[in-house]
Amino acid sequence: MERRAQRVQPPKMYQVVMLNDDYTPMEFVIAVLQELFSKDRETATQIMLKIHLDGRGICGVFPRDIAATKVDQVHQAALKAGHPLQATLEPVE
Ligand code: TYC
Repeated sequence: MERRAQRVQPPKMYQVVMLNDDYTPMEFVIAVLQELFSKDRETATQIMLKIHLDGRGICGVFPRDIAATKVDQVHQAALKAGHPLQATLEPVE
């Protein structure tokens, strides 16, 4: 086998992107960012405001299975609370 083929590649990384909407309370988004993405309150507030203004924002970067789990957890939490908050994952270029 070629030397090249044997090298272990780092896992491809995925960013969890949260989307803005008109209904989810700002406090709920801040709580999700703190609890699911381990952000401190100030960082969570900054990310939430960025999403609110730009329409989307990055919550974190993870290997694919972890990113997919985070997206799922956001949706579960939003569903449970009755908010339309959406998140998605995208490969990091
Ligand atoms: N736009 C929402 C509001 O004004 C707040 C919000 C921020 C919603 C970020 C979703 O991902 C989001 N209540």
